[in-house]
Amino acid sequence: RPARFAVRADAAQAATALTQDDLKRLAAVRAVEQVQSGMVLGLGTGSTAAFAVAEIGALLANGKLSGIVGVPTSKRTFEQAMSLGIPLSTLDDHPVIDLAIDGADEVDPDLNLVKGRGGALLREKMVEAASGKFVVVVDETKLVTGLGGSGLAMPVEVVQFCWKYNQVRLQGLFNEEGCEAKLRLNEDDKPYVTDNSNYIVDLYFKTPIKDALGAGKEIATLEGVVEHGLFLNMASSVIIAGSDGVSVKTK
Ligand code: ABF
Repeated sequence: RPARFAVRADAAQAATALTQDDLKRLAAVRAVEQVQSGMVLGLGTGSTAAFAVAEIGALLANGKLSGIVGVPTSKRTFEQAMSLGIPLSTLDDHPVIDLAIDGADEVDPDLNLVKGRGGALLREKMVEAASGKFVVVVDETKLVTGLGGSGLAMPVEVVQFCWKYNQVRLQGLFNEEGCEAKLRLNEDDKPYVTDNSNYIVDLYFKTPIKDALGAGKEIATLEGVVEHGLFLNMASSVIIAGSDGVSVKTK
């Protein structure tokens, strides 16, 4: 008898197991609970942020929200928001944003972030820096003990002009940390071009970045570097969805 119960419990667990997309949606929907009618919203980019944009669109459509103005962080998000009928604007016309909701690639214990693997880091940073509140939405796989520690890319947006020169200089900044700098390519092996007509050099660190603040400052001093994916001291809170439920971390 106990064995049969165990089998049933396993089956029930499997039936209710949440996919990564379910977790992303849970975090996004929780963030949208903070949206109030009349707000100017920063609309993030990426699969998690897309769930938030969809939820905002649904709340507008059923009349639970009104008077929203969205400032999209990418052409993709612009298209999605347009298709949902979300009124849109720009930082030029709405330089002060009440609340931005966006995903992240890495979140450290101090709520510092790596962003931009989706390629939208420049517009994301501009919009989120202009936001009174910046809420990050992630599933638990994005949590790291140190930025750059996931072994995945830390993106740097650079102008196309002499991108190799900047690739070499970027790698040179972090030689001691065993960093490899690679031009981001599309599937056809042509360079990935951002919404701002720039290229991306992805930095791959072997170990977490020792001094992320210092690293960000050094990268920013390179002429021809437009922006980097270290979003430090920017997040107001991070909503994390995991197998144990949704938790909120606030600074
Ligand atoms: C944006 O989308 C980016 O800053 C980040 O690169 C990416 C995260 O994507 P996803 O939510 O699909 O994991 O938030």
